[in-house]
Amino acid sequence: MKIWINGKLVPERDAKISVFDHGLLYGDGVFEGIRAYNGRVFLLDEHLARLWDSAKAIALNIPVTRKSMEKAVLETCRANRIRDGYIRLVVTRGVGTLGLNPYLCKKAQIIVIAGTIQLYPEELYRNGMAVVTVGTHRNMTEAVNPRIKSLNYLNNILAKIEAINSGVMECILLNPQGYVAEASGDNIFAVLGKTLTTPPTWCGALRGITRDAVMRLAAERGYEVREDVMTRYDLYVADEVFLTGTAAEIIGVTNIDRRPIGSGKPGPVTRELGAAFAAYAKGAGTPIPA
Ligand code: PXG
Repeated sequence: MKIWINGKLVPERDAKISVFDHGLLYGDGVFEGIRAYNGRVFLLDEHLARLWDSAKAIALNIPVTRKSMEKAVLETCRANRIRDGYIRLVVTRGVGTLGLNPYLCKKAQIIVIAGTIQLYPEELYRNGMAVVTVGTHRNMTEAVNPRIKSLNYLNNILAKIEAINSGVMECILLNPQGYVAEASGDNIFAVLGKTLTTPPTWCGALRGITRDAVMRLAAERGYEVREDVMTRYDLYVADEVFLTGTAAEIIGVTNIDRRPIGSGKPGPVTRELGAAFAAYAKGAGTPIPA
Protein backbone atom coordinates (compact mmCIF):
# COMPACT_ATOMS: atom_id res chain seq x y z
CA MET A 1 0.00 0.00 0.00
CA LYS A 2 1.19 3.53 -0.82
CA ILE A 3 0.49 6.26 1.73
CA TRP A 4 0.44 10.01 1.06
CA ILE A 5 2.39 11.80 3.74
CA ASN A 6 3.35 15.47 3.52
CA GLY A 7 3.31 15.75 -0.21
CA LYS A 8 4.84 12.37 -1.12
CA LEU A 9 3.55 8.87 -1.81
CA VAL A 10 5.64 6.38 0.16
CA PRO A 11 5.43 2.64 0.90
CA GLU A 12 3.43 1.83 4.03
CA ARG A 13 6.57 0.90 6.00
CA ASP A 14 8.02 4.37 5.41
CA ALA A 15 4.83 6.24 6.31
CA LYS A 16 5.85 7.39 9.79
CA ILE A 17 5.19 10.40 11.97
CA SER A 18 7.13 11.78 14.92
CA VAL A 19 6.32 10.72 18.51
CA PHE A 20 6.21 14.47 19.20
CA ASP A 21 3.30 14.98 16.82
CA HIS A 22 0.44 16.52 18.80
CA GLY A 23 -1.98 14.33 16.87
CA LEU A 24 -0.49 11.42 18.83
CA LEU A 25 0.28 13.23 22.09
CA TYR A 26 -3.08 15.00 22.45
CA GLY A 27 -5.45 13.82 19.71
CA ASP A 28 -4.93 17.31 18.30
CA GLY A 29 -6.01 17.21 14.68
CA VAL A 30 -8.93 16.57 12.35
CA PHE A 31 -9.91 13.90 9.86
CA GLU A 32 -12.36 12.70 7.24
CA GLY A 33 -13.53 9.26 6.15
CA ILE A 34 -14.49 9.23 2.47
CA ARG A 35 -15.72 6.46 0.14
CA ALA A 36 -14.91 5.75 -3.46
CA TYR A 37 -17.57 4.04 -5.57
CA ASN A 38 -17.16 2.83 -9.10
CA GLY A 39 -13.93 4.76 -9.73
CA ARG A 40 -15.17 8.03 -8.27
CA VAL A 41 -14.56 9.72 -4.92
CA PHE A 42 -18.00 10.27 -3.46
CA LEU A 43 -18.92 13.84 -2.37
CA LEU A 44 -15.27 14.88 -2.13
CA ASP A 45 -16.06 18.63 -2.09
CA GLU A 46 -18.42 18.17 0.86
CA HIS A 47 -15.80 16.20 2.80
CA LEU A 48 -13.09 18.80 2.10
CA ALA A 49 -15.43 21.62 3.15
CA ARG A 50 -16.12 19.84 6.44
CA LEU A 51 -12.40 19.16 6.97
CA TRP A 52 -11.62 22.84 6.54
CA ASP A 53 -14.46 23.80 8.92
CA SER A 54 -13.23 21.30 11.56
CA ALA A 55 -9.70 22.71 11.19
CA LYS A 56 -10.96 26.26 11.52
CA ALA A 57 -12.86 25.38 14.69
CA ILE A 58 -9.65 24.12 16.33
CA ALA A 59 -7.56 27.01 14.94
CA LEU A 60 -5.51 24.65 12.77
CA ASN A 61 -4.10 26.03 9.58
CA ILE A 62 -4.08 23.42 6.79
CA PRO A 63 -0.89 24.27 4.90
CA VAL A 64 -2.17 23.40 1.39
CA THR A 65 -4.99 24.58 -0.84
CA ARG A 66 -8.27 22.71 -1.18
CA LYS A 67 -7.35 21.97 -4.78
CA SER A 68 -4.04 20.34 -3.86
CA MET A 69 -5.75 18.31 -1.11
CA GLU A 70 -8.19 17.09 -3.74
CA LYS A 71 -5.24 16.12 -5.91
CA ALA A 72 -3.59 14.28 -3.00
CA VAL A 73 -6.75 12.22 -2.44
CA LEU A 74 -7.15 11.37 -6.13
CA GLU A 75 -3.43 10.58 -6.53
CA THR A 76 -3.46 8.27 -3.51
CA CYS A 77 -6.50 6.43 -4.89
CA ARG A 78 -4.84 6.11 -8.28
CA ALA A 79 -1.57 4.83 -6.81
CA ASN A 80 -3.45 2.14 -4.86
CA ARG A 81 -5.71 1.24 -7.81
CA ILE A 82 -8.83 2.05 -5.79
CA ARG A 83 -12.17 1.80 -7.58
CA ASP A 84 -14.33 0.98 -4.56
CA GLY A 85 -12.70 1.81 -1.28
CA TYR A 86 -12.37 3.94 1.81
CA ILE A 87 -10.10 6.95 2.16
CA ARG A 88 -8.88 8.30 5.47
CA LEU A 89 -7.68 11.87 5.37
CA VAL A 90 -5.86 13.02 8.52
CA VAL A 91 -4.44 16.43 9.39
CA THR A 92 -2.48 16.54 12.65
CA ARG A 93 -1.23 19.61 14.49
CA GLY A 94 2.28 18.44 13.71
CA VAL A 95 5.51 18.17 15.68
CA GLY A 96 5.60 20.24 18.87
CA THR A 97 6.95 20.22 22.39
CA LEU A 98 5.91 18.15 25.42
CA GLY A 99 3.33 20.75 26.32
CA LEU A 100 -0.17 21.57 25.13
CA ASN A 101 0.59 24.82 23.32
CA PRO A 102 -0.43 24.15 19.71
CA TYR A 103 1.20 27.39 18.53
CA LEU A 104 4.60 25.81 19.17
CA CYS A 105 3.90 23.12 16.56
CA LYS A 106 5.79 23.83 13.39
CA LYS A 107 3.56 22.59 10.62
CA ALA A 108 0.42 20.48 10.26
CA GLN A 109 1.02 17.00 8.87
CA ILE A 110 -1.20 15.63 6.10
CA ILE A 111 -1.79 11.90 5.71
CA VAL A 112 -3.96 10.15 3.11
CA ILE A 113 -4.66 6.42 3.37
CA ALA A 114 -6.68 4.67 0.66
CA GLY A 115 -7.87 1.17 1.51
CA THR A 116 -11.11 -0.62 2.30
CA ILE A 117 -13.47 -0.80 5.26
CA GLN A 118 -16.22 -3.11 6.42
CA LEU A 119 -17.86 -1.80 9.55
CA TYR A 120 -20.51 -4.45 10.19
CA PRO A 121 -20.92 -8.01 8.86
CA GLU A 122 -23.03 -8.39 5.68
CA GLU A 123 -25.62 -10.39 7.60
CA LEU A 124 -26.55 -7.34 9.70
CA TYR A 125 -27.39 -5.36 6.56
CA ARG A 126 -29.91 -8.06 5.60
CA ASN A 127 -31.38 -8.73 9.03
CA GLY A 128 -30.86 -5.48 10.91
CA MET A 129 -28.72 -4.64 13.87
CA ALA A 130 -29.37 -4.56 17.61
CA VAL A 131 -28.06 -1.53 19.50
CA VAL A 132 -28.19 -0.19 23.05
CA THR A 133 -28.16 3.28 24.52
CA VAL A 134 -25.11 3.75 26.72
CA GLY A 135 -24.09 5.66 29.84
CA THR A 136 -21.37 7.63 28.06
CA HIS A 137 -22.97 10.86 26.86
CA ARG A 138 -22.06 12.73 23.69
CA ASN A 139 -19.78 15.66 24.46
CA MET A 140 -21.56 18.87 25.32
CA THR A 141 -21.35 21.41 22.51
CA GLU A 142 -19.18 23.79 24.58
CA ALA A 143 -16.61 21.06 25.26
CA VAL A 144 -15.24 19.36 22.12
CA ASN A 145 -18.17 20.25 19.87
CA PRO A 146 -19.44 17.06 18.20
CA ARG A 147 -19.58 18.97 14.91
CA ILE A 148 -15.78 18.97 14.87
CA LYS A 149 -14.48 15.77 13.29
CA SER A 150 -11.41 15.75 15.49
CA LEU A 151 -8.83 13.06 16.19
CA ASN A 152 -10.19 12.94 19.74
CA TYR A 153 -12.62 10.01 19.51
CA LEU A 154 -12.32 8.71 23.08
CA ASN A 155 -15.87 9.78 23.84
CA ASN A 156 -17.10 7.61 20.96
CA ILE A 157 -14.72 4.78 21.83
CA LEU A 158 -15.89 4.68 25.46
CA ALA A 159 -19.45 4.40 24.16
CA LYS A 160 -18.43 1.68 21.69
CA ILE A 161 -16.76 -0.30 24.48
CA GLU A 162 -20.03 -0.27 26.42
CA ALA A 163 -21.91 -1.53 23.36
CA ILE A 164 -19.48 -4.35 22.66
CA ASN A 165 -19.37 -5.31 26.34
CA SER A 166 -23.13 -5.71 26.28
CA GLY A 167 -23.00 -7.95 23.22
CA VAL A 168 -23.99 -5.59 20.40
CA MET A 169 -21.90 -3.83 17.77
CA GLU A 170 -23.20 -0.29 17.97
CA CYS A 171 -24.65 2.17 20.47
CA ILE A 172 -26.76 5.28 20.63
CA LEU A 173 -25.34 8.19 22.59
CA LEU A 174 -27.58 10.69 24.34
CA ASN A 175 -26.50 14.27 24.88
CA PRO A 176 -25.99 15.72 28.39
CA GLN A 177 -29.71 16.65 28.51
CA GLY A 178 -30.70 13.06 27.73
CA TYR A 179 -31.83 13.65 24.14
CA VAL A 180 -30.74 11.36 21.33
CA ALA A 181 -27.54 12.55 19.58
CA GLU A 182 -26.14 9.86 17.25
CA ALA A 183 -24.36 6.50 17.15
CA SER A 184 -20.62 6.12 17.81
CA GLY A 185 -19.71 6.76 14.17
CA ASP A 186 -23.08 7.15 12.42
CA ASN A 187 -26.11 9.43 12.41
CA ILE A 188 -29.55 8.14 13.33
CA PHE A 189 -33.00 8.44 11.73
CA ALA A 190 -36.44 7.32 12.89
CA VAL A 191 -39.31 6.66 10.45
CA LEU A 192 -42.94 7.11 11.50
CA GLY A 193 -45.42 6.84 8.62
CA LYS A 194 -44.14 9.08 5.81
CA THR A 195 -41.98 11.19 8.16
CA LEU A 196 -38.26 10.87 8.83
CA THR A 197 -36.80 12.51 11.92
CA THR A 198 -33.15 12.97 12.82
CA PRO A 199 -31.65 14.98 15.71
CA PRO A 200 -30.50 18.53 14.89
CA THR A 201 -26.74 19.03 15.05
CA TRP A 202 -27.05 21.17 18.20
CA CYS A 203 -28.26 18.05 20.02
CA GLY A 204 -24.76 16.61 19.55
CA ALA A 205 -24.77 15.13 16.07
CA LEU A 206 -22.07 15.44 13.45
CA ARG A 207 -23.47 16.96 10.26
CA GLY A 208 -22.98 13.69 8.43
CA ILE A 209 -22.48 13.80 4.69
CA THR A 210 -24.47 10.58 4.34
CA ARG A 211 -27.14 12.14 6.59
CA ASP A 212 -27.38 15.14 4.25
CA ALA A 213 -27.58 12.89 1.17
CA VAL A 214 -30.29 10.69 2.72
CA MET A 215 -32.31 13.76 3.73
CA ARG A 216 -32.18 14.99 0.12
CA LEU A 217 -33.03 11.58 -1.38
CA ALA A 218 -35.94 11.10 1.05
CA ALA A 219 -37.38 14.56 0.33
CA GLU A 220 -37.18 13.86 -3.42
CA ARG A 221 -39.18 10.69 -2.80
CA GLY A 222 -42.02 12.53 -1.05
CA TYR A 223 -41.10 11.90 2.57
CA GLU A 224 -41.34 14.66 5.11
CA VAL A 225 -37.86 15.12 6.60
CA ARG A 226 -37.49 16.85 9.95
CA GLU A 227 -34.65 17.70 12.31
CA ASP A 228 -36.14 17.55 15.78
CA VAL A 229 -35.22 16.84 19.38
CA MET A 230 -35.69 13.12 20.03
CA THR A 231 -35.92 10.99 23.13
CA ARG A 232 -35.36 7.27 23.42
CA TYR A 233 -39.16 6.92 23.43
CA ASP A 234 -39.28 8.25 19.85
CA LEU A 235 -36.90 5.48 18.81
CA TYR A 236 -38.72 2.70 20.67
CA VAL A 237 -42.09 3.50 19.05
CA ALA A 238 -40.77 4.21 15.52
CA ASP A 239 -41.84 2.10 12.54
CA GLU A 240 -38.18 1.93 11.49
CA VAL A 241 -34.82 3.19 12.69
CA PHE A 242 -31.66 3.30 10.60
CA LEU A 243 -28.11 4.61 10.87
CA THR A 244 -26.18 6.49 8.18
CA GLY A 245 -22.45 7.01 7.74
CA THR A 246 -19.71 6.89 5.15
CA ALA A 247 -18.37 3.63 6.53
CA ALA A 248 -21.73 2.11 7.58
CA GLU A 249 -23.70 3.45 4.58
CA ILE A 250 -27.35 2.76 5.52
CA ILE A 251 -28.11 0.03 8.04
CA GLY A 252 -31.43 -0.87 9.65
CA VAL A 253 -31.68 -0.99 13.44
CA THR A 254 -34.17 -3.65 14.50
CA ASN A 255 -33.70 -3.78 18.25
CA ILE A 256 -32.92 -0.98 20.74
CA ASP A 257 -32.43 -1.70 24.45
CA ARG A 258 -34.14 -5.05 23.89
CA ARG A 259 -37.24 -3.50 22.30
CA PRO A 260 -37.85 -4.82 18.79
CA ILE A 261 -38.30 -1.92 16.37
CA GLY A 262 -41.24 -2.15 13.95
CA SER A 263 -41.47 -5.61 12.44
CA GLY A 264 -38.06 -6.61 13.82
CA LYS A 265 -36.65 -6.65 10.25
CA PRO A 266 -35.23 -3.76 8.15
CA GLY A 267 -38.38 -1.96 6.97
CA PRO A 268 -39.48 -0.81 3.49
CA VAL A 269 -38.34 2.80 3.92
CA THR A 270 -34.86 1.73 5.06
CA ARG A 271 -34.62 -0.61 2.06
CA GLU A 272 -35.96 2.01 -0.38
CA LEU A 273 -33.51 4.68 0.80
CA GLY A 274 -30.68 2.15 0.92
CA ALA A 275 -31.29 1.29 -2.74
CA ALA A 276 -31.65 4.98 -3.70
CA PHE A 277 -28.39 5.79 -1.94
CA ALA A 278 -26.53 2.91 -3.63
CA ALA A 279 -27.76 4.05 -7.07
CA TYR A 280 -26.81 7.68 -6.36
CA ALA A 281 -23.36 6.72 -5.00
CA LYS A 282 -22.47 4.72 -8.15
CA GLY A 283 -22.97 7.67 -10.46
CA ALA A 284 -21.84 10.69 -8.42
CA GLY A 285 -18.36 11.80 -7.45
CA THR A 286 -15.00 13.00 -8.68
CA PRO A 287 -13.40 10.56 -11.15
CA ILE A 288 -10.11 8.95 -10.08
CA PRO A 289 -7.57 9.44 -12.92
CA ALA A 290 -6.54 6.26 -14.75
N1 PXG B 1 -21.20 10.71 13.49
C1 PXG B 1 -19.91 10.51 13.84
C2 PXG B 1 -19.51 10.75 15.24
C3 PXG B 1 -18.98 10.10 12.87
O1 PXG B 1 -17.70 9.92 13.21
C4 PXG B 1 -20.76 10.06 11.23
C5 PXG B 1 -21.63 10.50 12.22
C6 PXG B 1 -21.28 9.90 9.84
O2 PXG B 1 -20.85 11.00 9.01
P1 PXG B 1 -20.62 10.82 7.44
O3 PXG B 1 -20.18 12.16 6.98
O4 PXG B 1 -19.55 9.77 7.29
O5 PXG B 1 -21.92 10.41 6.86
C7 PXG B 1 -19.40 9.89 11.55
C8 PXG B 1 -18.38 9.46 10.52
C9 PXG B 1 -15.94 3.98 12.17
C10 PXG B 1 -15.79 5.37 11.67
O6 PXG B 1 -14.96 3.23 12.09
C11 PXG B 1 -16.91 6.15 11.46
C12 PXG B 1 -16.78 7.47 11.02
C13 PXG B 1 -15.55 7.95 10.79
C14 PXG B 1 -14.45 7.16 11.00
C15 PXG B 1 -14.56 5.86 11.43
O7 PXG B 1 -17.02 3.64 12.66
N2 PXG B 1 -17.93 8.16 10.86
